[in-house]
Amino acid sequence: MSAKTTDLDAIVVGAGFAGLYQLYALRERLGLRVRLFEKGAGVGGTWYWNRYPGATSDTQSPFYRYSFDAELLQEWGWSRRYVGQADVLAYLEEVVRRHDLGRDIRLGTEVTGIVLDEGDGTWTVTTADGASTTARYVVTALGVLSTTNVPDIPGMDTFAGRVVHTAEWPDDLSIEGRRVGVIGTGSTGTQLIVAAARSASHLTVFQRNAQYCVPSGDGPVEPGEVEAYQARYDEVWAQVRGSQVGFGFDEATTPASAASPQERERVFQEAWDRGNGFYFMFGTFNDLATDPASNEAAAAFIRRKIAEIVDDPQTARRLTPTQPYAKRPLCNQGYYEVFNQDHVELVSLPENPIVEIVPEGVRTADGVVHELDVLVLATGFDAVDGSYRRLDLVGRDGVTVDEHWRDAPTSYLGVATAGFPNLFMVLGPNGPFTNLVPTIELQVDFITSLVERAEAEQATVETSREVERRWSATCREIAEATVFSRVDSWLFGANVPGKKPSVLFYLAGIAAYRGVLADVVADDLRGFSVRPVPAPSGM
Ligand code: FAD
Ligand code: NA7
Repeated sequence: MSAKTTDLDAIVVGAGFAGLYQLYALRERLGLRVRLFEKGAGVGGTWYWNRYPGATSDTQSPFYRYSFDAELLQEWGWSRRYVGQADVLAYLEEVVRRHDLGRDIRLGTEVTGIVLDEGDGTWTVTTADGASTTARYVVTALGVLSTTNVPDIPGMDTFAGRVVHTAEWPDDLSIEGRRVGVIGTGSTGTQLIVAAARSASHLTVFQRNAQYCVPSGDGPVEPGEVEAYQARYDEVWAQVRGSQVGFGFDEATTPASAASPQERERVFQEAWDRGNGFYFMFGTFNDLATDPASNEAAAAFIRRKIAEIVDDPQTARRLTPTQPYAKRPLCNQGYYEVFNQDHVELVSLPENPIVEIVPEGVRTADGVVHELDVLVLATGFDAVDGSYRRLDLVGRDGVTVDEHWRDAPTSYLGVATAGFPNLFMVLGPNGPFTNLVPTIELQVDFITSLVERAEAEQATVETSREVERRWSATCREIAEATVFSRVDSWLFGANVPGKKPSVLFYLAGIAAYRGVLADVVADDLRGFSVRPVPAPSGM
């Protein structure tokens, strides 16, 4: 605690799953005076912004929610296997309502600067309206996928129709009966494509790299299914936290490398029929993410499915990935089937690149103008560090986070970075890559315990460059042992032109991460220094 009086005890930035729970924890458990700033006009984070048709979770419904509110777990049910955007948003709004979080949230308030006063260890947070607020602690909960990646295509501003990024979908935009173009076939693109094929009059899909996509198994829940989960939620969360990816299924314990071809086929087919991308990758065999030959066996299975499903051999060929199966695993009900419909057209960009956008639509290298009313950019995000680099976030010696992360974005445990005392991140760089809500809860609980310690000792809690370097090296070693590092994707910052690729996640999973946190706590916050807050200058 600083001897200097600050406007608030703590400031939280971002009103998604992470920021809302962090506000709750600091206020209700530590009794601090907290304010949360959110640039959006509503709470919900990802689920406030991503309103494109088909937007849904790929974590199954029982596991895409908080565990901290036992009553809400009993009261808030679900009707389908996956929660849609509107469902998650309504859920988070309910969390805000029942815990009266709204009184400490300032919506429509973008944080532009977070600057350390090294003299007394306090932080000054500046917002786009020009106001400044001081606090002893700042928790940034900016989201890993909250800054959009918008491609720079010549002529974009000449388009006579509407161009929209999926994460900025306007409420008044309907694609019903319209000619729609979609650039991008990641998780977002494939969801949008399946939904748009149902309502657009014509759909043109511009695909750069083909993707592996398995069925999701979405559909209405069986009678009694929700109640069955609610009756054993303690057990459910224990399983999630004791697993690798935290998606609520039992992860495989045997390798594909030890299975016969017939056995692999049987297991892959069962997973295909059951649905879910993470299940296909982590529930079938335990070596698809680490053994290239096993990964290829799974990839070959999906490639055979594409050939079976897609009628036109040219289209099937274009939809068939050639890279390893090593991006965030996608799932979607009926994705490849969409391309059998007459009003859906696939443009393979490596064969026929986009040349420019013209008023009528998109012109490709073959000279064809693909006429469109709406062009959707499903081109993803400047993930993880993107939102940090846009801030004037200044720590010790006037060093900005952008400078500190010049070589690569780094952290200790995904929650702290050297030179930024009493500033903590939820889902900062090199945090776990899992079903994210359980990881968010773990990190928020851990950060809250750091703040509690700082309060008790009137101290600052800070990590060092050396500790940060070692954690990054650990994350790198783990990543290099996986097939994920062999393919360019947002997991490695390799999706944004000009961004330097690096390891952005801790890929050892949620159980291992919990173990590390427990060791750090047991060893008197190993890796953090807890020092008395400097006295304010002039005292
Ligand atoms: P966010 O929800 O991204 O919230 C961050 C908030 O910070 C945003 O509201 C943003 O406006 C605000 N913010 C950022 N910068 C500033 C600033 N400078 N000033 C003020 N406010 C700021 N994860 C899963 O585990 N399972 C899924 O099924 C899943 N599905 C997804 C589907 C989509 C379409 C997308 C985009 C992501 C999905 N994710 C999924 C990831 C998802 O982002 C996380 O699960 C979770 O919602 C992240 O919560 P968060 O609070 O950390 O971040
Ligand atoms: P992703 O997974 O980064 O996918 C973006 C897609 O957009 C992907 O197919 C990219 O092709 C494509 N892309 C990006 N830039 C371009 C340009 N310039 N031209 C053509 N195509 C382009 O983002 P998502 O939003 O789908 O998913 C992110 C996460 O959000 C997801 O994992 C879920 O957690 C939710 P590429 O494959 O790079 O060739």
